[in-house]
Amino acid sequence: MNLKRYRVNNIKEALKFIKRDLGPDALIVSTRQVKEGKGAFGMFGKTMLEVTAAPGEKKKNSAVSKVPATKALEAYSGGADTVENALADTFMRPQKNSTLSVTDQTRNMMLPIQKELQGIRLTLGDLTSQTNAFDDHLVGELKHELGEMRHMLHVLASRTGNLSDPDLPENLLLLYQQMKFSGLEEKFARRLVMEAQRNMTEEDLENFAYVKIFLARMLMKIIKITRGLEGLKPSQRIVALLGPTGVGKTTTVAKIAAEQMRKYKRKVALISVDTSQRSSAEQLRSFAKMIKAPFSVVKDKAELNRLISKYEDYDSIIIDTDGCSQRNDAQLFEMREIFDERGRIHNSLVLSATSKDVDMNEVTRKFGCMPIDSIIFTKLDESATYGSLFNHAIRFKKPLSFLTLGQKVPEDLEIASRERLVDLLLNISGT
Ligand SMILES: Nc1nc2c(ncn2[C@@H]2O[C@H](COP(=O)(O)OP(=O)(O)OP(=O)(O)O)[C@@H](O)[C@H]2O)c(=O)[nH]1
Ligand SMILES: [Mg+2]
Repeated sequence: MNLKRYRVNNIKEALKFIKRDLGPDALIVSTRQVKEGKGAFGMFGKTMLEVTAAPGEKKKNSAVSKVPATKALEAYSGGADTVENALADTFMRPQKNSTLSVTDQTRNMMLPIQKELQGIRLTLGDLTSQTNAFDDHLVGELKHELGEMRHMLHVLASRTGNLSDPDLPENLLLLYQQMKFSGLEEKFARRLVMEAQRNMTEEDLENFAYVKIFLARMLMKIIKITRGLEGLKPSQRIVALLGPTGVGKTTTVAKIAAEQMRKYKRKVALISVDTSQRSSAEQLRSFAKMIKAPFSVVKDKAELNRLISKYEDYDSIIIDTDGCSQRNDAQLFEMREIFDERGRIHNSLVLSATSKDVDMNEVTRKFGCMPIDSIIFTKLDESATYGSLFNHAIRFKKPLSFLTLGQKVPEDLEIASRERLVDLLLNISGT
C-alpha cells in the first residue's frame, strides 16, 4: 500500500498536504504525537503530529476499505506499535471469527480517544480559570488543537460507518459514551440520546448538568418499582424468592424478614421450599431462631398451602427456595408446579448484578414459565457497572423490588428506587 507520512503542527496542515498529494478520497491511516529534538521546550522537546495517509480505495463499500481507519484508531490508542504492523495485523486476523462488527470495534477503540478529549477539555477549563498562571495565547492554541482533534475523531468515526455519534452535541455524546461504557446496550443508549436531542433546545444542550438531568428523567420513566413489599396489597405480602444457585436468595430472605420486623414492626413467618433435599434450609432455620420467627420446611405445593393458611394472621410470609439452574428443566418444572399460581404469592426473581446480560436474559426467560412479579438485583457491591440492570428493565419490563449491596444482614438491603438506579448509571450524586 502506498502510504505517506507527514510531520505537521496540526491536523489542518496535514489535511492540506494529504489532499494535495493523495487526493480528496485519501484515508488517514494513523495519527500519533512525536517529540522532535530537545529544542525550545527544554527537556520535553517539541511535540509534532505524525499523520500517515493512504490513497482512497476504489471500491468504497468493500470491507477492506474500512480497515485502515479502524486500525488507525488502534494505532492511535497504543494498540499497535507502527502503522505497518497495524495494517498487517488487520489483514492477517480472521475476520469471520470476530464477535464484534467493524463498527463496534471502532466504537470501542474510540472510547480512549474520547476520554482523552474529555480530560483535555477539563484541563483546559482549569487552565482558563487560572489566567494569571498561564498565557492566554497558549490556552487559545490548545483549544484550537482540541478542536482539530475532535474534528479528526468525527472524520474517522464517519469513515467507519459510525455516522450518528458525530451528529450529537458534545454533552450528549459524552453521556452516550458514559452510558455505553456502563454496559447500557448501544441501541438503548442511542434511542435515549436521540430522543433527548429532539426534545431539548440548543441552549439547554450546552449545559452538561441539564442534559444529564434530562436523561435521568427519561431513564426514570423506564424503571418500574414495587417499593419493596410496600407496593403489594397486605393480603399479598407473601413473597417467594426464586432464582439460580448462589445469587443470594437465602441471605436476601433473611434481610427482608429482618427489615419487615424491625422497620415495619410486622409479624413475620419464614418458609423454606426444599425440593432438592439438600437441607440447605438449616442456614435459615438458625436465623429464624435468632429473630424469633416461626420457620418451616415444605416439599410440595400442598404442604406450602397448608402452611400459608396456618400463618394466616402473620403480616408477611417470606419464602426461600432452592437454587435452580435455568438449564435444569426437571427442577424448573417442579418449581413451576408450586409457584405457577398467579396473584396469591408474589414471585420475586433474584438475579446477581455480576451476571452477564445474556445469562440474565436466559434465566429470566426460563423462569418466565412461572409468573414473575418483581426482580431483586443482588451483589451490586461486586459489580463495576450497572447498565445491565437497565437493559433487563427495558427488555423485560419487570418491576424491581429490592437491591442488595453486601453480605451483611439486614443492613445491605435497599428498597429499589428509580433515583438510585439512575444514579448508578449516570452518577448524578457525584456531580
Ligand atoms: N457481596 C455480596 N455477597 C452477597 C450478597 N448477597 C448474598 N451474598 C453472598 O452470596 C453467597 C450466596 O448467598 P446465598 O444467600 O446462600 O445464595 P442462595 O441464592 O441462597 O444460594 P443457593 O441456595 O445455594 O442457591 C453468600 O456468601 C452470601 O453472603 C450481596 O448483596 N453482596
Ligand atoms: Mg439458599
